[in-house]
Amino acid sequence: MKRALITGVTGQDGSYLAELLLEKGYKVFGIRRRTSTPNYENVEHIKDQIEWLDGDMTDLSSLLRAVKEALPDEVYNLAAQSFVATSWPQPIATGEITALGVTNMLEVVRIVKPDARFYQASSSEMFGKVVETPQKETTPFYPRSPYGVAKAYGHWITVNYRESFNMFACSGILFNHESPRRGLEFVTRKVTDAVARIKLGLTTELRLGNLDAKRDWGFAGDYVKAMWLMLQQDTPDDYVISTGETHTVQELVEIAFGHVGLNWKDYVVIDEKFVRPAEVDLLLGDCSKAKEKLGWELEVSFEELVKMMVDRDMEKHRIKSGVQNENTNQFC
Ligand code: NDP
Ligand code: GDR
Repeated sequence: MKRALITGVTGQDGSYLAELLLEKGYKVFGIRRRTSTPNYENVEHIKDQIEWLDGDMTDLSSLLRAVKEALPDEVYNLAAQSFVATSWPQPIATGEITALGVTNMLEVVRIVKPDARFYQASSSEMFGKVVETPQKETTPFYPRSPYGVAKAYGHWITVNYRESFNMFACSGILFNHESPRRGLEFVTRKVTDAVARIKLGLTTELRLGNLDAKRDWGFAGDYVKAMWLMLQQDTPDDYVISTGETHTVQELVEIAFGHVGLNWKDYVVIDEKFVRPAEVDLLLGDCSKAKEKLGWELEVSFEELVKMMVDRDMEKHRIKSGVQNENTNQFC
């Protein structure tokens, strides 16, 4: 039985990855940090199948204990302060968790289990300002947020440990990926959750920032398969994972409202509060290397993804608010 250790297992990607690895027969260890109110929402259905270890990315001693206990064949480093907007008001915490946290984990793996295969959750945010489109593995980085800068550090330290210590360390440069398990602060989920509440009469408006930003949005369930594939190759390498399509935030909004028969213009209000100090205007990834070398394929399209998220949020709010479903088919 292969042993995998996942940091960030309670997050969106961690939960899909844990499911995938459990299905493949892995023994899955998950690192959780102490919170005043534990949140297992994403992993409730598999909570009992995960071996829980306590740890924090900023505390090397806790990671040391966790890796010694798990003795993993594969380590998936997904933990991060992952919300770009928060990285301006919390640049140091973001650096400590999202940048130096990677070194903490790499050091522990190097010392305790140097033959373990290591996956680092790198991000298209590292590309930042448009230098080249579509963006690929060789496109230079120009990050535009403290988060992007921290991820660029995490990326290069992973490459450096591979080259310095001959570790099997891979970096997946993943473009935005979403799901019904996405945090409510990210724009896709913020939109789909609001659309559901508006449709059910629970709220009347949705406040957003820049509607012109373009993102390459895919489905998280498809993307975790690429993480696993990277660690099954003969040699470690870095890969861009994306859909190869880009859409504006406005297109996302149009599809989400349109899916429940509403016109977004009647509900969306632009609020400067959600406009960022520096924006990433356009992300569009070229994932031909991953397709060719990993045999990785997308299964869910952008439109299917948005509709799936709206449907789930409708279902959730209907149950929570006790609103009856008068026309089930409309949302299925
Ligand atoms: P989430 O924000 O959903 O999950 C982040 C996870 O990290 C949570 O489990 C969180 O735990 C954990 N975490 C945060 N801080 C610490 C800490 N100090 N110590 C230990 N654990 C911590 O992110 P996603 O699942 O969306 O993303 C996974 C990874 O992939 C992240 O590194 C993200 O930056 C990166 N990424 C994501 C992309 C996306 O579009 N989703 C695209 C490219 C990269 P808790 O539950 O306690 O908060
Ligand atoms: P992003 O995701 O910053 O790309 O990072 P997010 O969904 O937060 O923003 C996407 C774009 O939408 C614009 N936007 C808004 N965003 C939010 N959150 N709220 C708003 O009200 C709003 N209005 C407009 C933003 O300006 C931005 O252009 C995500 C995270 O998952 C990172 O961890 C990951 O590394 C990258 O994707 C790839």
